[in-house]
Amino acid sequence: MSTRTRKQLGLAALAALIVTLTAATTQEPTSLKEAYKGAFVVGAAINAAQITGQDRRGDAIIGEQFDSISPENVLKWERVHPEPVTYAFDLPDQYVAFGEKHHMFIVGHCLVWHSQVPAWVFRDDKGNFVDRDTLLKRMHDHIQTVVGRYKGRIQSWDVVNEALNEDGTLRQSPWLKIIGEDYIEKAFQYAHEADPQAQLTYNDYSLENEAKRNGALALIKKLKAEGVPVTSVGIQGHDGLQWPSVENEDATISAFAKLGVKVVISELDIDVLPQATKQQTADVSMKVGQDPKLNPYANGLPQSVQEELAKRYADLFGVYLKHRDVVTRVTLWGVTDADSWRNDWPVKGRTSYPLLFDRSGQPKLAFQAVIRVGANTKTE
Ligand code: 9MR
Repeated sequence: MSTRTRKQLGLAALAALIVTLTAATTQEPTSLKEAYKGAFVVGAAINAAQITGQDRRGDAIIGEQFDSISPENVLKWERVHPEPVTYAFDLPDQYVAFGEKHHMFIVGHCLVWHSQVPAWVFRDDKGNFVDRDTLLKRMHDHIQTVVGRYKGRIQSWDVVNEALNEDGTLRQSPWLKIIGEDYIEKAFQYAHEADPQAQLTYNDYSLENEAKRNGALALIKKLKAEGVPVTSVGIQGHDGLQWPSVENEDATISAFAKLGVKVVISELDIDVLPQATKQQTADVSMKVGQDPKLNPYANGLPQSVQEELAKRYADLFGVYLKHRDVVTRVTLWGVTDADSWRNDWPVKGRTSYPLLFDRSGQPKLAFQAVIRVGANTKTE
């Protein structure tokens, strides 16, 4: 082969390579993590079947689509620390190993909450409330043991979960009643001691409602002023088709950002079913009786509602992207519609459609819409 032919072949190969690369870079991303790369990580809350590999279809979606995971239940106090001297680390260990295998940003959820805490935590042998020092010690030991075990491996902890009432005052939980208001700062201090590098979040729902938002803003402001190591606010994002408005979400993120904390959308799902509660809430204790009117899509979601959901998801992701300088993570609360807690709350046994993948694991219109919002921003 002459030198000239060799050169021509070399140039042709180079041209082919350029064409391939150009095609690859102009193609729409196929995963959420790719679509939002450089903006924020996109996570999913995962359940025991996914952690242990029993849900293979779910695991394939998680591995392909997400670059962060949250434990839907396995790190809650009653699961990980059911008895005073018994810790159950088997599932949490597998959870962390799952995230590491996929090189994910791993979240811990949650340390101090009023729900899913065993009764013994607050009581003595006679069944009476323990005193402040005893409860502080129990809280300290729990946080030290759980956060310490995953030091440097779980990158972010939901330290205090849902401490506020809807009117912005502090919830009268046993934590507050026994320890007093400073239980919140103590929890953050203990978590920081156990892993000084971990991001530490105050996490709550309905923060878009004015009274609750003001309560949360006042709380974060006070914690920051006292030097408490709170790094982010988790806006859970158990949303509906109408609530919160795009303007409201925008204003809520801005208000927290002004306080110098990062914002995470920590538990996103969008309900299309008729609202069964008067108030916009995600209070797990809420229960409403079954009524066919509250379950209108038991046999499938009409196309028009799929489209409405897709637009709604796109609008909200547009807001998150606008705030990409402070929003560090957006986590969906589940993988497919079949996994969602929304099927059983506040009414048991409804057929709900709040996520981006349908019951058979197929991407929904909402998925495409979310991908497009991320991809368009990249090419702007
Ligand atoms: O999705 C979780 C569901 O499986 C549990 O039964 C429920 C009860 O504690 O908790 C759900 O997750 C909640 C989260 O931990 C905190 N914010 C509200 C979430 C939805 O209820």
